[in-house]
Amino acid sequence: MRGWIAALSVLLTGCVNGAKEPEDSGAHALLQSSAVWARYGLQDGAELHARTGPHTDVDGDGLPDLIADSPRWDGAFADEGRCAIFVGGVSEPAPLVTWSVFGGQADAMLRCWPAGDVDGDGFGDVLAVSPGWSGAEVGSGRIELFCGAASLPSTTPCWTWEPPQADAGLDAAVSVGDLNGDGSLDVAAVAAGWDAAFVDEGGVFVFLGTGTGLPDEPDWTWTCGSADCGTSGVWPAGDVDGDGFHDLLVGSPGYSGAFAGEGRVDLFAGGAAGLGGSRGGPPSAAAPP
Ligand SMILES: [Ca+2]
Ligand SMILES: [Ca+2]
Ligand SMILES: [Ca+2]
Ligand SMILES: [Ca+2]
Repeated sequence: MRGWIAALSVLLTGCVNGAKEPEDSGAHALLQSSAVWARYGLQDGAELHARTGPHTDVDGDGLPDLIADSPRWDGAFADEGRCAIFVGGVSEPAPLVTWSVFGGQADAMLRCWPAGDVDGDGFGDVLAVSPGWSGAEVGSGRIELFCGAASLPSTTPCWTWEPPQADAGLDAAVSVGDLNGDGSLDVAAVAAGWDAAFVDEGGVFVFLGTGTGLPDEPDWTWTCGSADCGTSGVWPAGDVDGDGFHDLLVGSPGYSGAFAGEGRVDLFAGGAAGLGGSRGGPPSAAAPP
């Protein structure tokens, strides 16, 4: 413990054996005042953005990689969006994009972020969502999973899913931990424009990892219970109740209950059978809690 405290003291104060560095030397500054690396969107209104998450080492070299997106990137199509990986390096990330995929349709607005190791092969994977994608249904949106590999992920997704409803408005899909405790990461998606008992009620869709990927269809669904719920956020809650299963947090800021537009947040407890059954929405394939 004493060694730990000494190390912390050195980190915080710059002191080694009581010999403090001059305060203005900058030699032990926690962070420098300017970034060591920066990149720009390189198109008008491209909206370059980045997020982080678990296990961002997509090529398995032991160094985290940076994943960024430009949802309004104009490539072959206007506003198709682009997802890019800057591979981590010993001194700094690669200077140029080393991998990229595109939305593939006008207004697809592809976005992406680290997914963790969804297929359990040791390489970090990437989740991408195209809210404006039209496939079997116009404007359903689409999720794609790109599975990491030593030579970077294939630009062909290892898994895809589209909500089976026009204008579902798929917003996001994120890894939410291990909800059923089987050792495989699970993924939750949210679509604010999903119609169930009410118009634009919003839907949450959970896919339980199989160990080698994700199932073709969701294992569990949930809808908010009023029109225009604006259900747009699904979040890994950690193990809130301490039972060893990760739990799921859902935000629905437009929910109308006792008060119009009061909003609601719901915590769903993980368990060996997954999450509890859906309420008020599409039928659930999950076992009851
Ligand atoms: Ca790496
Ligand atoms: Ca993987
Ligand atoms: Ca799981
Ligand atoms: Ca729990």
